[in-house]
Amino acid sequence: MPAKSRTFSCLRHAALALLLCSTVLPAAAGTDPHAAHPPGPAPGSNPLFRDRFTADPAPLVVGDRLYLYVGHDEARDGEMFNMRQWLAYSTGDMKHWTYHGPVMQATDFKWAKGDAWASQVIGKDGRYWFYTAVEHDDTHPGKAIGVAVSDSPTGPFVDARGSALVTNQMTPKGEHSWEDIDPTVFTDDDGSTWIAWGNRHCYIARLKPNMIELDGPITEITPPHFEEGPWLHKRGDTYYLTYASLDRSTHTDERISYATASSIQGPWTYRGELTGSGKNSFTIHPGIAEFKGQWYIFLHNAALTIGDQEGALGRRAVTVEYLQYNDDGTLKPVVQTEEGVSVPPPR
Ligand code: FUB
Repeated sequence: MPAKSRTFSCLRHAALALLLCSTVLPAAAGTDPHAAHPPGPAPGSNPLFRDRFTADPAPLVVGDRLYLYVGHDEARDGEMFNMRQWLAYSTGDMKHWTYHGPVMQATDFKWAKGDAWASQVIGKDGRYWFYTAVEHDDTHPGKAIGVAVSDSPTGPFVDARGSALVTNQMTPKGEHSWEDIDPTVFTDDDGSTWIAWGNRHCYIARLKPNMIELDGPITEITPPHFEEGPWLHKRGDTYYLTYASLDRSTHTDERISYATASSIQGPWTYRGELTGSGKNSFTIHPGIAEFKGQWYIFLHNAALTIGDQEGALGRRAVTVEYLQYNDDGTLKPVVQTEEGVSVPPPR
């Protein structure tokens, strides 16, 4: 066959093969022949984000979108944590998420050495206030809490005061250098905003209306088995303090426990465990929000593998579950699932 005809014949065969592939393959795969793509995890199932490791989820509802701030876990083998930046995502339906990229680097706080640990963003007076833990430089050794601000929930956030809001030296009770971490912020019905934080000891203080200074003393509200990761929220007349707990006599990994109160200043009543440990994870961290009439609790585990990187202490994955209340205001136990919110809430 002349070269020209051979080429033509090859092209015809290739075109035929392509045609067969495009019409036959979906059915041959034994799945929905009308599906445009092979089935993947249902939207809303856990973990929420599968292309990078994420931890310490902090939700914020703005209008008809829920924004989620997370720490970016980048630990390689042999590293405990490697967290340099915070990322933001948002959703309108809890199933499909938009990635907004990094909103801030830990070293954007000029007084910080690094460590983009847990954070929370709160809206007030048309601006967005980002409270977070970082490692302070040698002038105030240990972890510290900074505050940054932006006109948009997707940032970028910039240091709002040029120095730490809370340093390790301001809470001398703690036995270690990472006592001042994991800030949670909450605005009460009277307009006052409160910040709680801590590791082993849980502290609370009121913020001045300028959002960048403490207004009054730091007091301690440590509930039983408190380890870290406090989260404040209110429903009806009840205040909730949900946190990562560690009962060192019985557990090797953190779980989630909570306490309730009829005032932000307590006293707090311990209500026991809300959920167990995150799969494969020593840490777990709650973030709670009501969105479009439904309550959610965000958590993290270490069950995600990306390439050759398995989940680990410093390679975690954010999850979400429905949060439901009993008639008396206590919380129903949360079961951590792979389905997450891809299925309707349990009845
Ligand atoms: O992500 C670093 C630290 O691990 C957080 O500050 C804690 O809550 C724990 O999740």
